[in-house]
Amino acid sequence: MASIFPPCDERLLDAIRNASGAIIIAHKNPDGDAIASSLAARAILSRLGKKTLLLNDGPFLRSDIKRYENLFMKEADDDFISASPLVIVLDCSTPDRPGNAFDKIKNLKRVIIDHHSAGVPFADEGMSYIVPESPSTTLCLNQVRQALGVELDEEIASFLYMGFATDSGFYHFLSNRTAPDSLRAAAQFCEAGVSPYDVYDELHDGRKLSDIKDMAKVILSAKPVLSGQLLIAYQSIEMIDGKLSDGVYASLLQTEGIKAVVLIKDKGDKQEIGFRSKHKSGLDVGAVAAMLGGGGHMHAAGATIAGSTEDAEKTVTDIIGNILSGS
Ligand SMILES: [Mn+2]
Repeated sequence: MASIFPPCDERLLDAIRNASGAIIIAHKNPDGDAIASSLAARAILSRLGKKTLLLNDGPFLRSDIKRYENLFMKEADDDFISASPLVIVLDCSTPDRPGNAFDKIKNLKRVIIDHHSAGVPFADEGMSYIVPESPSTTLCLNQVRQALGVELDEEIASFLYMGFATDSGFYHFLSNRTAPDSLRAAAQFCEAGVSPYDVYDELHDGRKLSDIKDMAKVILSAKPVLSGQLLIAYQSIEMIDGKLSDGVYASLLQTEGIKAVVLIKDKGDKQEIGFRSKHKSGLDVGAVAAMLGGGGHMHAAGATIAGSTEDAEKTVTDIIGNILSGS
């Protein structure tokens, strides 16, 4: 079977090789892959002798990434910008995804490394490495690392593994198409010193009991619509937005007869909507999210829309209802 990873464009590799330094940025509201790919990129660039600056808009809410918050700045300082560094944009499918931290560095030369399917390319020709079939941005970055001839050491491997493990739901989102290349890379990360058992515990332990109880509240709110094909769950405005959703989705997606789960987080005058569809449902929630101005992947996506929870519920139910009824 052909690799899911095409070769990297030499123009992108040259841009990294020739960079005076680099500003590394991933999407706002970062997840494990956004932060891990940033940290792996920093380590790879430092092996090439490049100075780097890590930017992220935050907030660092999830317990698995909170410990890295102090390594990231919200804005690049002018001294660093004046040396015309290369900007490395990770895990972002559209130019608005990096958030405010991107404003000051928009005019610098940039490369994009990403794995989202729906999106707007926002780098010059030959300056992107976007592999929608890749389970994580860190696995795309691993290809760039290899092409640059940077050796896999334990630090680099541990961040590359972290993004892969979190974005693949600890392997369970892998198909027979995406698994072989991914697990071969994971095997190399383990040979470099990564222990999957330890990483799993590090990423999951230490949650507050109140967060676990909030997760239960969100699960209790789940309501079936569209003859039980869709479950909608609600996160109320006062709930701390920690890393609740992964557990909620994992539980609710096991419900008999459902094709997708929608989680509506009340943010007052706007609603953050998360989508997950079952692998076998054939339902492309990335396309649904894109219709609402968001984005993501075929089976995991998100969008933010103005209005009340009720408005969001109706909009989402109508769109998915139309898709499921084939109209
Ligand atoms: Mn990702």
